[in-house]
Amino acid sequence: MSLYYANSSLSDAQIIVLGLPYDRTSSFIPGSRFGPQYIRQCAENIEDFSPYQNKSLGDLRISDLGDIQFFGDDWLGQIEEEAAKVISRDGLPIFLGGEHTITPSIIRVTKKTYQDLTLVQFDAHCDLRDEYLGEKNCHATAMRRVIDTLGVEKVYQFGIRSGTREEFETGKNLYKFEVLKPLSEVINKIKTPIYISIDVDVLNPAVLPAVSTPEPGGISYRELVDALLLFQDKRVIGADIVEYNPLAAPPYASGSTVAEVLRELILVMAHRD
Ligand SMILES: [Mn+2]
Repeated sequence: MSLYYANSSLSDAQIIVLGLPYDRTSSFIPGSRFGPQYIRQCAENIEDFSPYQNKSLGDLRISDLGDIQFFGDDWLGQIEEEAAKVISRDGLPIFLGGEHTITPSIIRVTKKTYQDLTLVQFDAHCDLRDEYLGEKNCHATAMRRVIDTLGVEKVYQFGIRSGTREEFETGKNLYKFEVLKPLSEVINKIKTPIYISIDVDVLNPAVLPAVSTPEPGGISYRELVDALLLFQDKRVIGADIVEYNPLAAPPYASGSTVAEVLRELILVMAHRD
């Protein structure tokens, strides 16, 4: 199934949604591969009008390309190939995970078009390990691999409340526990173009229990939306929503929350059109 509000061909779209159900290195609860399809299903429960932004998805041209079917061994290479096809279009891409592992591959391709790219990450976890359980490319190393591509100064991390001492010392724009307050303080220093990576475990597990690695603490739904609204007049050229795992907890309330995050993100990104 497609997002019910997807009404546009690929070539005319302002926003292009692509599912990347990569779920290969989950170290705790596997199941994020089912994220994109549950987001689409739960979107059925979500109005196309946002009372937060006073805007409607119905006024936009949105294309939903469905999910990648992975095959062979080089899944990350496949992500780069498919992401490149989307990034070459006029529409702005939003990728639905899957694990956070997808983000470095997307960023490697995105940087070819946007050399001065900055990444803004909302997450409970640093994801700054150089290696985890023998894996260089996994959910726990995702932002370290992004730093390999963009440089440490070009990565901003908010809501972080889990990591090793070394990880906390690695991040140069790393803001613990909170999102809205630190982001409000630095947003005008963040250079554009911006790519936003939303790991939904940034939310409190009481708000969103259906994630692959739940972490106590965390922000409210409203704080996440208010943080996204700060990007309304910024040049956001791509984004992802990752780590929603419908197998980790009752999926529908969580999926509706994620589907609403997607709505707000789409409306924020398409704002400049
Ligand atoms: Mn995380």
